[in-house]
Amino acid sequence: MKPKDLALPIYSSDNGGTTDRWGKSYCPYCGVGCGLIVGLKGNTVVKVNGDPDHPANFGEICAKAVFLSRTVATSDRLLYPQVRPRRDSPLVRVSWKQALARAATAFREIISRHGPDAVAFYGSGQLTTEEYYIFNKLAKGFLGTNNFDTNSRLCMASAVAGYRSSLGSDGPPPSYADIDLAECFLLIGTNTAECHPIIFRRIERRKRSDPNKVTVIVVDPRRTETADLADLHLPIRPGTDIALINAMLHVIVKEGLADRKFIDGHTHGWEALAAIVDPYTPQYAHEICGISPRLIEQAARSFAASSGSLILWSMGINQSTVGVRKNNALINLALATGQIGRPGAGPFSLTGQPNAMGGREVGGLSHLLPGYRSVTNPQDRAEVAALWGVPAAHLSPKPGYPAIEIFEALADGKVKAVWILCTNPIVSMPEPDMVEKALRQAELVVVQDAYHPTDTTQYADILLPAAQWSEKEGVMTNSERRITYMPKLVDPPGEALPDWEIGARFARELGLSEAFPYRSAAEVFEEFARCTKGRFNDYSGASYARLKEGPLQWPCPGPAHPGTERLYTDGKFQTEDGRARFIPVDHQEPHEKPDDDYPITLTTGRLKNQWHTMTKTGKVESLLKSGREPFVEIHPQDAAKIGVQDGDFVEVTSRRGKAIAQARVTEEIVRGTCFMPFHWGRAAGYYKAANNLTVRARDPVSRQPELKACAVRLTRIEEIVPDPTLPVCDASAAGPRP
Ligand SMILES: Nc1nc2c(c(=O)[nH]1)N[C@H]1C(S)=C(S)[C@@H](COP(=O)(O)OP(=O)(O)OC[C@H]3O[C@@H](n4cnc5c(=O)[nH]c(N)nc54)[C@H](O)[C@@H]3O)O[C@H]1N2
Ligand SMILES: Nc1nc2c(c(=O)[nH]1)N[C@H]1C(S)=C(S)[C@@H](COP(=O)(O)OP(=O)(O)OC[C@H]3O[C@@H](n4cnc5c(=O)[nH]c(N)nc54)[C@H](O)[C@@H]3O)O[C@H]1N2
Ligand code: SF4
Ligand SMILES: [Mo]
Repeated sequence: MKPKDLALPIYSSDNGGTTDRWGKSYCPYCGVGCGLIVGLKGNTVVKVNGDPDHPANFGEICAKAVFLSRTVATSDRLLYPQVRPRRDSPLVRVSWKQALARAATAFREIISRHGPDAVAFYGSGQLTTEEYYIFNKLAKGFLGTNNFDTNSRLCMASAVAGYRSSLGSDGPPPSYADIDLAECFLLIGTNTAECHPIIFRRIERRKRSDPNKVTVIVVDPRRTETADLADLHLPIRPGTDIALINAMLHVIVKEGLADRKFIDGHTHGWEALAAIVDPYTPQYAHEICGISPRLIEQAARSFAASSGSLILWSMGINQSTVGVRKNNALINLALATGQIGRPGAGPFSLTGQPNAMGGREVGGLSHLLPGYRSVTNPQDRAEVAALWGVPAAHLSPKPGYPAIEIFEALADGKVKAVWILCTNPIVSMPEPDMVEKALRQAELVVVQDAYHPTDTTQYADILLPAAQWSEKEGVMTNSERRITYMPKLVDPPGEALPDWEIGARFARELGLSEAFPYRSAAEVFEEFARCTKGRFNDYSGASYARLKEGPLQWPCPGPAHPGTERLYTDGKFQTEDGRARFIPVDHQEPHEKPDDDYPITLTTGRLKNQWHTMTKTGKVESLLKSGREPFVEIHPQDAAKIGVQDGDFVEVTSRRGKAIAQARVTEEIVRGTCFMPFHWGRAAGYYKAANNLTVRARDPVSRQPELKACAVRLTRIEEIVPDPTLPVCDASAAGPRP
């Protein structure tokens, strides 16, 4: 359907003007990956509607996307490259040539003095696939360092490692179409209603279509909007999911509910799994996770008996010191019951950012290479080196620093220069003191963002203006492996450039013109698609020409191939012998256990109408209306102990710092746990930042931090006294300081 033929839109964000044309696009917020139809007038985005033809959303969108038009042409857009002549001097405007020449000189000099591992890039799941590809190729293929990591490390790294160890490869097996076919939903560690709203509406519709047959199980320490749909809400103590899942498996074994035919035909390791879950009686698990044995039994029976059971999960699983094991445990559950590779079933990790999936495909983590390859595998390195036209020895076999380690290495002086693109780590990383120290300590900080100031752009020695959503061309992959093409609809403001072009120009400035000749995103895409030929995530049948006709799900191995809805339908997995592996895992407590000094567990997360560090949604009045300030959810019994009533201000203290927020005293959170949203950074008000409190402890395999559990103390405060010793900053994306 042509956009102009659309009937009156259901969701519309009228910016006051009429439109003179419409263009298709892709939502730059969450990993649902909704298709958009954008109304334009001259060089301005004036309306955003859902694309009725896009299979991720069939025309629906959520409020964040509705108000996208208000986030594009804002007064704080970064318009020109700027540099600081010295650390202590203000930023001054320079040409692109000058800015990139300065960056190139500094990079060359640091690499010649300290070796290639003294430089690092820190990117984002909000980059297009082409943008990731350029920076990844530059670092890993030409600078000789694997220090290219992204915020996906805080987000999807545990899922990547979980899929890979259990199934032989990354890649979520099911599709959104499976939602319409499922009979049982296990939503665990996901607040789908607020964070993946369009998927949630589809689940709601499925539930309503057959309320007696379809069961929804929600596992979350909070009774979220998602939990409101649940037949069974299991209010789990944070960090104890493995005990619950193992107990479900225990019930499945004891009651003969396992799918022995599937297990015998397609898996390894069942005996070891059955042995490890043996002690996890529902009563034993109850003592660990707090869920009643009866509920655990009910959940296990519903899951095992349904014709299609879909497991959906997100950060409540991944952001943990046992994040990979939690992923393995969930996949064990799917394998034990044969709930994989068939309609309405499968272990479905919901991706956070719009193109975190593309990042995984491109190798956008410091241990990966394009096409689901690994830096530690000699054959993978040789293949990628051949594609890039460099000797295999140019590719380092040593994994680069993962996200937090990049900043730790900067703080320790091991890494000297960092290039941050499309992410705001001072707000989003645990322990911002360490991140700030890292950026102060660095010899060179390059930041590439769409806005200024942000918490992070203030630290830039070289600040580069990026074109953002609607202003550049590229592709992104959503949670269900669907690749969508986004055209450029308007010109970027000032001298802002697409991120891929900044990377390519920088590479040419370093003398790498032959390897980085790209004049368009299409050329970058073609090269990347070639890198995936014959791989599991085969893109080789996709092209800009084809994607302009509509999105495609990989694997798509040829120009006539229709794309693939569901993986593993033949029961063959990506391991050497084609069998999936049961990985026996045990419960382990979170890194920081509550004690007398810090008796409450803090968990953190998101709000429906805000996106991460608020550089976009924090500017939209309509979205701020539902919540302008951070708050802390506390159980009434915990509140009573410290004399706190609903609406009081509370100081939340951890071993690392403090935050101040208004108390929401509610039974909707499990006792002993409190919750804070993490959207507010220090520039919005020093003590609004939940990450002042969180911990850097990481999963030993995925290196993903435990952002969902740390120990805190709550105290009631009478009044907020401004602290004159705190640095004053002028970034006020989300309102005044307290
Ligand atoms: N509105 C909005 N939507 C977003 C985003 C946003 O910023 N705003 N960000 C996007 C991104 S990048 C991501 S990664 C996703 C994240 O999407 P979600 O993972 O759904 O969001 P969170 O709020 O981080 O955490 C989900 C839930 O985990 C629960 N939880 C905490 N600890 C545990 C635990 O130990 N076990 C279990 N079972 N549950 C636990 C929390 O109470 C919370 O309700 O959202 C995406 N969508
Ligand atoms: N406590 C706690 N902390 C968390 C989490 C949690 O649950 N709890 N979740 C973690 C997770 S899952 C994630 S994904 C991270 C997200 O954390 P961040 O990635 O830091 O958050 P964003 O606000 O999305 O940052 C994107 C930045 O890119 C800029 N930008 C927007 N568009 C463009 C563009 O096209 N080009 C460029 N160059 N810049 C652009 C924005 O202005 C913004 O500064 O937070 C993590 N931090
Ligand atoms: S559900 Fe996610 S992708 Fe869809 S419109 Fe909302 S934020 Fe965008
Ligand atoms: Mo994320």
